Amino acid sequence: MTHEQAPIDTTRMSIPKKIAARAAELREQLHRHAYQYYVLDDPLIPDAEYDRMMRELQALEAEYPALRTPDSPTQRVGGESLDAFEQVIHRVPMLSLDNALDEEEFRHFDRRVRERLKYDGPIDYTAEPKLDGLAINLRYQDGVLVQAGTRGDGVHGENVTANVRTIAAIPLRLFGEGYPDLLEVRGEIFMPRQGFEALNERVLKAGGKPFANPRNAAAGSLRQLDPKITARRPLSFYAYGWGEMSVERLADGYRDSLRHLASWGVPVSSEMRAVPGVDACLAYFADIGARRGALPYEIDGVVVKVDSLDEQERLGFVSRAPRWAIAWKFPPREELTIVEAVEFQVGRTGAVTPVARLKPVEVGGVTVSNATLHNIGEVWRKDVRAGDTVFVRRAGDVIPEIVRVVLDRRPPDARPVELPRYCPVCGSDVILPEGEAIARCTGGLYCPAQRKEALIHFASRKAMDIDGLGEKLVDQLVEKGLARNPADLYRLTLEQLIGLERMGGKSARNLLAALERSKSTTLERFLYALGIREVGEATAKGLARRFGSLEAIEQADEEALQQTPDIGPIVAAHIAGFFRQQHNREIIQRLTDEAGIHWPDVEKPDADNLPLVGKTFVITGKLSQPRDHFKTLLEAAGAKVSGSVSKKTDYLLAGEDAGSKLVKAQTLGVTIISEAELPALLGDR
Ligand code: 9MJ
Repeated sequence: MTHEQAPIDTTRMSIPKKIAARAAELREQLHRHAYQYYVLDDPLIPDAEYDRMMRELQALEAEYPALRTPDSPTQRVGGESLDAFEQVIHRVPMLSLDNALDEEEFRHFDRRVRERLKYDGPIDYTAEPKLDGLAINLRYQDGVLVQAGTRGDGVHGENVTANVRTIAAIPLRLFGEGYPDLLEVRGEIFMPRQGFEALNERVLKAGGKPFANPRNAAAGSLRQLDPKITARRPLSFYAYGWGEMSVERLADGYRDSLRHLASWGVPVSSEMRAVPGVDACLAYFADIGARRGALPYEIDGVVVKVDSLDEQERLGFVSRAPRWAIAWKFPPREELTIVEAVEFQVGRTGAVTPVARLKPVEVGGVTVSNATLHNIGEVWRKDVRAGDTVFVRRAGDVIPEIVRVVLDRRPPDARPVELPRYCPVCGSDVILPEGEAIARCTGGLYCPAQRKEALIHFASRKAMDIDGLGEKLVDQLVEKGLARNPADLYRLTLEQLIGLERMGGKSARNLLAALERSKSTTLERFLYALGIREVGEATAKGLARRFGSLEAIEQADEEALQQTPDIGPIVAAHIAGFFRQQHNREIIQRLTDEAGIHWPDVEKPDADNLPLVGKTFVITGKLSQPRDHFKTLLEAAGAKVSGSVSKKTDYLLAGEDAGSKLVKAQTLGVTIISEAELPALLGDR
């Protein structure tokens, strides 16, 4: 028989007095600082100090588990998982609120209150924002949170204590003195906007389905059987009432009662106000409505309550709703309407964007007759069709959007939306390269929708570098009909320019001189200036070096274009689509033949002429641009770019924080160059 030593049962071990006192002190401090941080938003100590105290308490509790009381701040992290929620019974039923949907209904509420109280003067009301979350009952016994229950049907709720303990704004133990032995605090658990957005971003990244609104997110988070999940959700809480208590009242009025709760560390809305009479209520409603978007949490109206508890008692209840309170709701931000048509608009960059024309409907107090659909991919994903009944939403001041289609109400003849083949503005081909979400007009130089953008880009420094031709001037030239495309710029006369705003004789002559100078350029600058989608400087350079002439590029098919370093199917589709347009070609011809834009012959793309033929490069470390950019430049100069350093490597292009590749290159004696040394190797000016 073996004599195993029994494990020490620390739960029964007596706890040294000093340890118990230290744990109590840490608990007290952590409660205070959590309140300062989460409720008052006014931390008194650095986060690191808080974390240090928390770890010290956790260590003490690990050694002496009997110290781990249910109100310990360490319990916020979430305990054991549940199989199901138990039931809680609310001995004082949890109320719901009657609604007022407009001013008239609110005035009706006020009239009834005054009639019942037989009082004709202004009633002393309290107003507060109506939070859109989940109602909760928090039961404190001797100042310690012992139970948290949802409203449920008002009498039977769900016991969500383990989850509620993880919410930092909810005190696990009340502060100060004077609280009743038994106190049930009631209020709303909600998810602040910022936390909601961050949560949805996390959910999306993990490939999940985002929550539709903060209310759903709060409810979903609280009804998790695993409190560790709730602990990671950014929930908060405001109190707006009480339930069972071991005293009759906390004060004579509602505001004073809430002030007592606040003095014990319970969060109360800082927007609570005394509003005597209807006019003050109207002003409060308007004020909060105007600030709604700036509040850190979503609200869906205001709650107005008769302040005097005596008057509340005289008014009483109808079923579960008190006659002394009303929820005055903002106009809904989501409505149903019918899609009359789906049309397409062309943006300044040639993006072809679908727009839904709607049967006009009032949403959140504004008449909505158009909704953006962002891109054709979204139309197909949401499967929006002309004739469909849809939910439209206005969030803040943003453009209304279609949330979803009510499929049950789809007319049998509704056809899926097709992408137009031709630009609705200029008639050029519309392309949607495979894998892209945004369709584009290919008539970049010619399309009126893209005129200003095309001219500004054409004149910019890295393109044709036409000094003095900025955005304001382009606006005027286009609006006066003096320039519809880049070729028109070279027909401008001194008289025309002098007639423009803020254009004296000197600036006009300077501009004409700059235009004249710009005619002498390089093929890569000219290619870049055309503003072909996805063709930046590096790609333009690659094209110029690979093909040697504009004619060769114009004639290249997509397959040939893809032989250029860094040009894949999408870029190739944009280039070929651009040169297929007769209108674009005509303008290019005018630029070269009529205006006389010219460039030196590009050195034959003969391999022997490229400066880095036969050289192998490896790129490592942090550079000013993505690695692909440098790969393109190097390949265009004839170099090979490899992924790993070996004896065959000629150069290592090393940026900041280069690691093992740099070490290997050093041991092998490979030439190491920085980004700044690259232009010289590429043979650039
Ligand atoms: C909300 N949801 O913000 C009440 N509420 O009062 C406020 N709800 C309420 N009060 C009695 N501020 C029952 C519900």
